[in-house]
Amino acid sequence: MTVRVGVIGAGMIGQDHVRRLTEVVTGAEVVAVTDLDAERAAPVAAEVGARAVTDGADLIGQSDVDAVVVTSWGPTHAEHVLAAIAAGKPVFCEKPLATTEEDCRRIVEAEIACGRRLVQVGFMRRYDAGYREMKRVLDAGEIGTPLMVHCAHRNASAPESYRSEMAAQDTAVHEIDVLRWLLSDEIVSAQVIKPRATTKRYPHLQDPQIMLFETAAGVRVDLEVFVNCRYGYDIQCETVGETGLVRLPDPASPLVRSAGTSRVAVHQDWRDRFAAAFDVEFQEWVNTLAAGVEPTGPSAWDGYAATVITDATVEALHSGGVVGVAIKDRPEFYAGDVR
Ligand code: NAD
Ligand code: ISE
Repeated sequence: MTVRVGVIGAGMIGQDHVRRLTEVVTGAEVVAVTDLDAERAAPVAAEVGARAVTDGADLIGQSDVDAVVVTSWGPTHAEHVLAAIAAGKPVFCEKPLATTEEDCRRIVEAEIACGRRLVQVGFMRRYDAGYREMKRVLDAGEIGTPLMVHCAHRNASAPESYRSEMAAQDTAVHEIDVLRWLLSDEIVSAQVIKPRATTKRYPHLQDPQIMLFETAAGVRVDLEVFVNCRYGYDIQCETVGETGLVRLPDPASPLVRSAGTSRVAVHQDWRDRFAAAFDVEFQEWVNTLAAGVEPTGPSAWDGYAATVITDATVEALHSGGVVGVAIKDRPEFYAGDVR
């Protein structure tokens, strides 16, 4: 069975996912595309033989759209995800699930009321081979009980529209999700330290930031978010346990010796660093839909938890203190989540 997909939002990642669903993933076909900017949607749709439609509601209502991909701006996600649930259609939503806790809870409640899992959130790191191997090592107890995690999330540069709060909401949200998953644990507090700011930033931005998290089991996490590091896109993660440590590998790149130097290139952005993870993420999502089973990836509950934790991190950025994270008890409906 071919899964017929409609894509809402034909910007940077939307275009990448349309290409991925068309050229890489098997068993899927993009049949409809929409964007606030109709002139952007039209060529993206035409390129893959799909049609451009008026808006998200129109796209979700099309009878040949079996499943929906939401890649529009974050504040519009809730509206599209809720409409897809109301139509009984599976929906893959790029992060964040929604930009407010209230909207995340509305989505969770709508999905529970509908009685089956329809929502998957685009936390693609869970599909990265390196992170998956880290999780296997941790789950197998090979380094004993985890005690500390040291992480870094560096982007080469951030645009002028990037605000200090986005370090948590847009950037650290990936670590927030992947750490909950890696450790099978919940984050219970957040704090933000402000080091000396880089001169290579727009003046309104606090960059870098060091975020400190604590989990329910007492694991301490330090995360450096540095979005103007200039040298490339660099993701680091090391978990220290009672009897060993496990470190995220850098993606394979050839070592080049030339002109008296020995060097390995660093990736330049998230698209190439996580390309393989995005491919696996979409293939697994399409496979579940084709098999008629519920998606197994990050759930609406994970999207809700991530937003509550990023909200606490933003509060910590502004207050300078340690802020507790108030996540509700996980409903029985999500008890089977992979954690
Ligand atoms: P973008 O600005 O390049 O594209 C967003 C597109 O959505 C724009 O073309 C805009 O016109 C369109 N749009 C906005 N509201 C819409 C609506 N209501 N209906 C239809 N179209 C609408 O942004 P982007 O970088 O592609 O990011 C899109 C989403 O993907 C964001 O939520 C972002 O956080 C997420 N993202 C995820 C990753 C990742 O690593 N998983 C990376 C980048 C972006
Ligand atoms: C962007 O939205 C992403 O999701 C990238 O993975 C992240 O590295 C970047 O900082 C965000 O702006």
